[in-house]
Amino acid sequence: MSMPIKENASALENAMQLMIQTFHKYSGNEGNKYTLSNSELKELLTTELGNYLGNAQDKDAVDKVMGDLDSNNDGEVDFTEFIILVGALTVACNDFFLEYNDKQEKKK
Ligand SMILES: [Ca+2]
Ligand SMILES: [Ca+2]
Repeated sequence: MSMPIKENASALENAMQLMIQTFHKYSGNEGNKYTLSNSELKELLTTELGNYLGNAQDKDAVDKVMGDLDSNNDGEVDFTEFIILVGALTVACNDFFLEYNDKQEKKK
């Protein structure tokens, strides 16, 4: 799937387009083109989120993430379910960043 990228898009708009493109890069590999199967999810997690989710190679870990994300219980992760994972990870990153910042401030 290719999407028209606006040339003057802002960094945040680019990030949003990248999230959409990344999802569809994996969702189109098998079965339903617009949802991630267990193996598509695993590939996305290991390839795109390996630095954040180091243990995603572990099959049980993937099953757990799938179970947590699949809120409508259809055995597939759709884009809405996927964006909740990305959102939660982004919140965790921000918390980490704020904590780190606080520590740096205290050192001064
Ligand atoms: Ca699919
Ligand atoms: Ca689902």
